Amino acid sequence: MKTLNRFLIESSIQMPLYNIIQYIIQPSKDLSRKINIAGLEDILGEADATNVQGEEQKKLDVYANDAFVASLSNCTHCAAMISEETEEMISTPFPNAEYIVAFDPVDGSSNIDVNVSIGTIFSVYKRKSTDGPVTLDDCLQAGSNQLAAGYIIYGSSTILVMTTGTGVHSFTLEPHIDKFYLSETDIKTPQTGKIYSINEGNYIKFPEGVKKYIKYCQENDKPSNRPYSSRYIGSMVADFHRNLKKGGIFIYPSTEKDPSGKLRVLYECNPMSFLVEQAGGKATNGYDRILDQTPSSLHERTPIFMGSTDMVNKVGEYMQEFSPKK
Ligand code: P6P
Repeated sequence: MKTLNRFLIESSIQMPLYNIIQYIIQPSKDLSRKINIAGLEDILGEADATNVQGEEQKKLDVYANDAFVASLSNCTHCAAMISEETEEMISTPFPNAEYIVAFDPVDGSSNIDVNVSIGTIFSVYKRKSTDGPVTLDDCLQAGSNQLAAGYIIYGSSTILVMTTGTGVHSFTLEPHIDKFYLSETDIKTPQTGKIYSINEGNYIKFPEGVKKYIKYCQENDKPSNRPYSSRYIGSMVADFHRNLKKGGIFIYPSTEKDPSGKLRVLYECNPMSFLVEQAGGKATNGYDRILDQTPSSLHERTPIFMGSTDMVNKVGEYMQEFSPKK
């Protein structure tokens, strides 16, 4: 079995990136242990606080955020961080460092109370400025500038899925040895699939193009394997991981209530879009490639349609026809 570190060294990853990944992986191992004994440790339930999104923070959100911030604050290559749980950019003690890390410490944390898989999502950029303190402009980059992205899914096993731009690879945590071992190289998502993932509870608030696509998924048409199966567990990393392996589409569209959708660009949509493209899939906002969009704020949201290319293209046709871009 090949360790993550051996794999990274053999793939001639740049040393700063190798180093940053270590400072992300380390807290994830501890988090995995905590999650696996969640009922025995005081990390279930609410933290009696809300985050910058106005969302009820779970104890696990706070614990995980503190752990990743503390770890990356010791990484001499990391100049700044952007976290879902923190309003402002977090500067490290290394203002002249070259890299920026955006992360969602625990995506889908509300699922921890009911033992559904959750995940940490991360994304790494090189700053644009070459000296002085990191600026907001350094953080607001198009997703196509990412140097690395990945997630750790805390499920029946703890799996790191990541890319540094040369394919998507997965590593499984062996908890007794506390090391990640290579479990799959060059993961490719099927060109098409039979799973659609969307919160149909919001159906009446969806754009017409999304409504039409959902009906398309539900039609009887054997040659195209329809009706598809609806699979949505409300934990994006878990929904994404299943669809990545089996084929399918994950959609979190705009709604009347949230015209920009719910998921955030920098630490949710960009890393997942980088991964899905590296696996041969596609990610759009219904019209344009996610990775071409440059966010104008740290916690900007975007509608997202990501997964098997043929399925993303199909829903794009419906969006073009029934919900044309304004
Ligand atoms: P809804 C979890 O809160 C999350 O950010 C994603 O993990 C998940 O896909 C989505 O929100 C679920 O949102 O509105 O369907 O409950």
